Amino acid sequence: MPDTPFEVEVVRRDFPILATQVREKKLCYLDNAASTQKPRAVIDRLQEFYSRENANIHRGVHHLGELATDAYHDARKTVAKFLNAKSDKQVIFTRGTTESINLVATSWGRANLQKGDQILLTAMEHHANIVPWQLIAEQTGAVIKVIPTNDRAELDLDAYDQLLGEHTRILAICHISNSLGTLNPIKEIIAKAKAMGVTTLVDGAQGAPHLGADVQDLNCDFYAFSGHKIYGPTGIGILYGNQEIMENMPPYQGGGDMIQRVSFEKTTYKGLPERFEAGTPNIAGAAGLAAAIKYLGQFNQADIKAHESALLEYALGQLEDIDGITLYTKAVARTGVVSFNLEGVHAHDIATILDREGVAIRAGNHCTQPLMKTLGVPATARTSFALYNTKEEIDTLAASIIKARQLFK
Ligand code: 7TS
Repeated sequence: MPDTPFEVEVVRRDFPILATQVREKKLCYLDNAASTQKPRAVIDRLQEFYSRENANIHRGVHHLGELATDAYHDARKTVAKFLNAKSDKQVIFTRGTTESINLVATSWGRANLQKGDQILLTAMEHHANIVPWQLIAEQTGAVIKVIPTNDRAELDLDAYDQLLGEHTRILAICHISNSLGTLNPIKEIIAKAKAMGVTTLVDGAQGAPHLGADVQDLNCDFYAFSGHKIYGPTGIGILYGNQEIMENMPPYQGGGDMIQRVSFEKTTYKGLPERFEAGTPNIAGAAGLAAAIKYLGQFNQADIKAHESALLEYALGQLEDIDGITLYTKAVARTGVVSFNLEGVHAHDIATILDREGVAIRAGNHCTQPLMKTLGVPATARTSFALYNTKEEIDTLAASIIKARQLFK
């Protein structure tokens, strides 16, 4: 049960990197949508695994092989519990959100898509939830349709109703926009798709860190997220899937651990989850991700949400009065991200000037080029929050933006 009170100054002490300096300035890390920092619990778990438990899984009859296998299996159970999955068989370890979506697009797509079928995406998707679908559309003759956004960068739900039709086979949608912070009403959106017999995938890369994910409550068929955006290691991610659907999907990659029997005449495959985990997995990464989930689990999720939401509203309030600023985070339901531009200053120059102040933000298209096109800009500057950020850091951010503006005046 979560029983640690959420106090941001105490939480910050759990993250060693936050105490470091950048160019002799206190680090102010506001690039969390790209990757979060790691608590000591995760760093220690990786060290412990490599110091005491490291070996390959499943193959060894020796002691270390057993410890590593246990660590890997336990990690899967921890993730299943975090997602409220019915069974840990439904949890596949991948390299991250990108690989999880590629797995579904390739394997599910090959088995289920035909010429004329429609794949429904939204205008705010990350390239990782666009390109895999384009690849499978090219191979199968399926067609991509896109739910547009309104002028607050919220999904146009009337357009969604129009687009959802008898040819729609899959809806793939982000929970939270990584570029703007728009929070999509995915439960309602999924319910409509399911009523039409449409398979659903949620890109939870930004959703899982800020909101958690209850896959039974969402009632989605697939849910993807990345370890490194939820305080865990890089190189590990999750694909949750509907068991019946996944049992009918062909393997994605072939190799060790996913086979039952191999001969040159015919190879048979294991069931879930091994069927989708060819080759030696990221065992330490899985253990590290489980440590991150346990770390988060010690707090009441509602406290973290309230803290992050207060940070976002504070940031919007501090930034909106800055001379020459345009804010793109306008959705009524929003979390985690503030995107902006400054008149007369390129987004990359803003990020470079802020870096001199120790403030880490991101500038660019954030792997959402189609969304940037609808906003009519090539790039934005983006600040994104995590549970360890503070109002003081936002004050530093605002002061640094004002400095950037003055430099270019
Ligand atoms: N989907 C969303 C919504 C994302 O924000 C990202 C990464 C991905 C998919 C891909 O995740 P990966 O872990 O497989 O790379 N987003 C970002 C970002 O906003 N800045 O850097 C990476």
